[in-house]
Amino acid sequence: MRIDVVSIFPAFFDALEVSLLGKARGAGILDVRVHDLRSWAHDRHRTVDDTPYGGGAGMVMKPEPWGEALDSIVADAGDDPAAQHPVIIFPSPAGEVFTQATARELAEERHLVFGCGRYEGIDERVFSYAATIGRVRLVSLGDYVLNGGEVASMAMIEAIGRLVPGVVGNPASLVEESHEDGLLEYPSYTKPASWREREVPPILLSGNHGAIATWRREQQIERTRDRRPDLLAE
Ligand code: 6GU
Repeated sequence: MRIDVVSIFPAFFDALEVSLLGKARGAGILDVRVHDLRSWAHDRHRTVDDTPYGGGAGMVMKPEPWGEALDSIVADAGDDPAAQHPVIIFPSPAGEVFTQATARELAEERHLVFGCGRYEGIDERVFSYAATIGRVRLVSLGDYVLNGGEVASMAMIEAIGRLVPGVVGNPASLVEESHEDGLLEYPSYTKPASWREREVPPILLSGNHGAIATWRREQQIERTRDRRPDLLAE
């Protein structure tokens, strides 16, 4: 999978070099390229923002550097037909909410582009232009506000990247996770069996795999009812 990221703070993405995703990059499974939006700003100060038409607080990201950035990335995807019409993701608190289902859907794609906005946002015309060269999605992590799309993009890249075949060594570890079956994960324990007067539930030491599976399912349902009743309603 190819992933291009456009940001005025490329250093946020240095952490993609570590851990599982870093390994996948080294192995050529994930081709992640981070671009500085300012490389498509041509004035002396490499300006990427300006005051909003109609007035109001803050600054808006100018459309021209974004247009050039997106054109350049799509052109650079070159002869790979699957990468000709990428999904272009703009992280935004005003977007659809990103879920495990979104991650699964996007993990099937050949080419993703993340456009990280800052300030009060990106000139609205960039989204309609982007829709002429790719499939645009405005995506939010949840109902709170971050300073820009960088941290949100990192979270999404990790959630999507780990679902790409070959990134996580043991694919079985992907299925028994929170949200994969609409429930929260069951509790886990390891040795020692007794620690600071706290015992591992005896059922887990019983060797009865059927009973363990039933207990784990009950735990999943109970936890989901306690912590995330909204998931059960769905
Ligand atoms: Cl995707 N972007 C920003 N700036 N804030 C957010 C968000 C995204 N998701 C939640 N808050």
